[in-house]
Amino acid sequence: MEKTIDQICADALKEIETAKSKDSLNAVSLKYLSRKGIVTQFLRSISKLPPEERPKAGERANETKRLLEKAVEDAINSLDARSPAADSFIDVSLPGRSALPGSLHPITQITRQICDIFTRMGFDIAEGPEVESDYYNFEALNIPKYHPARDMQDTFYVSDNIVLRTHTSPIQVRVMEKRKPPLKVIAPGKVYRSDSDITHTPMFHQVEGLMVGENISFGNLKGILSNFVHLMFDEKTSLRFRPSFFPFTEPSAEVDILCVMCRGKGCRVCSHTGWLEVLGAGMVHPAVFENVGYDTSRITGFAFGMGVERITMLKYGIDDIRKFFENDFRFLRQF
Ligand code: 2NM
Repeated sequence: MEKTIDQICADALKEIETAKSKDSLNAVSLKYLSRKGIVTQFLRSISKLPPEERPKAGERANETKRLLEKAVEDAINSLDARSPAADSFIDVSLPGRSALPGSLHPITQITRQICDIFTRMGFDIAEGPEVESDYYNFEALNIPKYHPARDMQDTFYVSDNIVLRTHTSPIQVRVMEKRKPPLKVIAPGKVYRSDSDITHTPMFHQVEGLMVGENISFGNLKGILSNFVHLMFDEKTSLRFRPSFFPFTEPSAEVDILCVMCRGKGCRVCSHTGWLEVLGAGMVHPAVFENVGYDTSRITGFAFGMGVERITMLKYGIDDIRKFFENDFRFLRQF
């Protein structure tokens, strides 16, 4: 026997004591206590001793084996107990983590700018439900049954008579039902259309306006809208009214502004026309006034509508509407 069991035990305990990780403790355990380990080999060799020495040696070897097993186990447990404390060490010299201040979405910012301009011209702001009845979204606005705008392909139907509003005009109808003329109201909000490509998203934002009273003329409409365009863009941005058609206005017009990119020279943004279509407008159709109980012999009014995404894209030179809905911080943090 080259080494006594007491020497083996002392060596093993020293190695356990100096082991700094679970891996090195497992290695010590393997070296001494596994099937081919030093202590196990020692136990096997006992059969070669003279018979009278065997019981004592066997007892000592088994004692050592139990002692070493316990020592390895204790060492592993104390490593486990120490490590969470090491993880939670607080380095008070580290600089603090700053929180992002956050900002309003560009669509929210421009919606507010539009509302501010009209508020200064005496308009009230009204809101309404995004889930609307067929009556408020279509019928009251003189959009007949079987009109293409009512098509399943353009409108999100919730049920037979319930839709996601396709414009904010139903807000104006609700206001007219509640209030008597004269009134000046703008209606901002989300609207929904079953459309999705580079220039259309299934949800977008509108601001619509309405002015009703005695002697309200197309001239008043032109005055209000040119004032709006000059405040939203600049004084040099001229307007152009083209005849158009909407079921809820007569006459109706499409309103163009001088291209904000090329100032009328012609460029990609204005399809080389020098003009950009930004608004729809017209004199409210008498059928709409009848539906809300206004006296059409005394009362006239104008209405208009615009897409907030379109205005925002022109103001900031954004070329793809989908950027507003991707929530990419690299885009949003610029505003
Ligand atoms: C537009 C264009 C023209 C409009 C009409 C009404 C209401 F309720 F008074 F009839 N609100 N908004 C209107 C008129 C909206 O958007 C392109």
